[in-house]
Amino acid sequence: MKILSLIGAIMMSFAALGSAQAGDITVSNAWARASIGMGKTGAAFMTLKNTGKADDRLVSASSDVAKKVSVHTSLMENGIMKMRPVKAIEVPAGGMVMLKPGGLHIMFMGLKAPFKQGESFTLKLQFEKAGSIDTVVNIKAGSAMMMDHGKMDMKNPKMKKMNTN
Ligand SMILES: [Cu+2]
Repeated sequence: MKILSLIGAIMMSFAALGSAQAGDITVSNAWARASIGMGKTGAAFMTLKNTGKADDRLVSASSDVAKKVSVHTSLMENGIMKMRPVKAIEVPAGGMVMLKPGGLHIMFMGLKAPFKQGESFTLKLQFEKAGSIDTVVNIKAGSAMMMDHGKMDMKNPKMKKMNTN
């Protein structure tokens, strides 16, 4: 009985760390910024690690929290931070990829409810070889700077409105 409860405690602590695994892929430190006001978009960041001997790719993402979930990258173009959808994120054999503000991220459009600090949600990541991984995304305090999404050019009037909040 004691051993069982210890295993339970260990499993819970893994869940708290937001680490999830399938095949050779481990997803860790998944987090998203809390929404500003009634912003309908959000972004999630995480670390993808491939401990296997074959390259893998993150090909899609899905979640109940938004109408549309896609894989994005950010890039500077003429001094303006822009975002572009990417078809896949390569996770090389024995390598690691970090999704972080100002770079690769999981984009949420049409949030059903704003991301609230301290809450979490489940994100399903689909890998070409490892299959699907459900990871817990922890929502952290929003940054006032919003470097990656504050200046983005999405030609979406709702986004501009969000920036004035
Ligand atoms: Cu984006």
